[in-house]
Amino acid sequence: MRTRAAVAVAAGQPLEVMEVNLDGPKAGEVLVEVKATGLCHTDEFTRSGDDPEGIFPAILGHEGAGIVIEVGEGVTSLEVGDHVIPLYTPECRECEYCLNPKTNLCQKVRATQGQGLLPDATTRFSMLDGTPIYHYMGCSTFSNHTVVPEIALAKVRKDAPFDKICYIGCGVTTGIGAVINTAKVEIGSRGIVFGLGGIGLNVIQGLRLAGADQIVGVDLNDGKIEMARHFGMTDFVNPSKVEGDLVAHLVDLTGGGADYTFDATGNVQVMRAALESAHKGWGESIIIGVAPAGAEIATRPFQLVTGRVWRGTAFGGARGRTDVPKIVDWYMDGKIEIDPMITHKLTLDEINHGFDLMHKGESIRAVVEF
Ligand code: NAD
Ligand code: AHE
Ligand code: ZN
Ligand code: ZN
Repeated sequence: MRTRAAVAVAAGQPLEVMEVNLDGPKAGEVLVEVKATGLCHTDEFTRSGDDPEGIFPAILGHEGAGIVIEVGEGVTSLEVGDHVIPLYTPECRECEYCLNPKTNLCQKVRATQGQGLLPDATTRFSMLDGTPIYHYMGCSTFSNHTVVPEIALAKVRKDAPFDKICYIGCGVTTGIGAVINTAKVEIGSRGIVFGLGGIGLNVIQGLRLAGADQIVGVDLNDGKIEMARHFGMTDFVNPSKVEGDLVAHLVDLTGGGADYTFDATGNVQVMRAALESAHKGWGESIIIGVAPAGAEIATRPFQLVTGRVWRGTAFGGARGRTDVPKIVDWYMDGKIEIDPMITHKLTLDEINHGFDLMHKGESIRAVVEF
């Protein structure tokens, strides 16, 4: 079939919206009509050329929601008409990782996914002249139609709006999951969140859900204050306005350091500040942000010797086929909020404007509706 997609033709170039060829689903695969997709900073990270796994031409996008149009041979858990959210962290329920309760990082298709291919090591997308186009994070939601492995699709209820629940495909789950699954924050905790964008605001929302007493937000952009307060931030710090050392200021503000800190910027200097503003003896710092190729984190080992813990999280530690339908229910039941964070709605032709808004710090989530 033919479909319309925004193609990342080369690193650092704007996406090009074009008609592309899409082959049908093979065994264990599913054809999905994408109804809506969010723009996450990770898409921009790969588009820009910062991603060591970046491969071009590719169809980016990993925060989508849509409808099953066709199932390949052997697919048993989904049928035509089902509503689904593609998962860049699949859940096969049988690999060594899925069987270990300590991780959500299913490895069943990770090798081919990282090469921009489906599990049989081929791509379903091509340009009209036959040039192959790579998949991205196993999702490629910047296309009106996409083919995804069955194990990388969460089946969700049919009354949930696509233009909101697409965000559960990454940002909402990552932020809330970092608090609940990875940090396992206790009632009464103090938390610091670095970066109040599409991920950090969901960390804030997660901290409030977990019953944190103090929720400090840190961002260079004062324009994020109002939204962060709406989601539960109790204190705001703009590092550019702090006189003296940022870490000392945060340690003082949190009465000796926070129980939990979160980096949602992808900046390795910020990651260091996040670790060092965690409480001596027990503070845990969770890295969510994705750093550019070549970037490395550093701190004095003494920071860890004296009891701070440095951890990371992918997709908020969520097991997508199990957890994502529950998070959709939380949204539909009013336990969590999504709507105010969808600040811009775009057409596919306007997708590059969405990245401009992200760069200018004007959007939280821009969502493309097909
Ligand atoms: P975003 O652009 O919406 O938000 C980033 C925020 O960080 C902005 O508000 C910006 O002003 C702020 N910021 C930038 N530099 C800062 C600094 N030095 N100090 C304080 N604040 C600063 O991006 P996003 O979509 O929220 O993504 C955030 C990060 O999380 C990205 O690195 C993204 O790739 C990563 N991410 C990781 C996962 C995961 O599973 N680990 C999932 C999604 C996104
Ligand atoms: N390809 C990059 C790393 C990118 C990365 O860390 N991706 C996160 C999800 S970000 C979603 O917005 C992730 O899940 N990583 C686990 C994995 O297996 O990819 C690099 O540095 O090579
Ligand atoms: Zn993402
Ligand atoms: Zn698995």
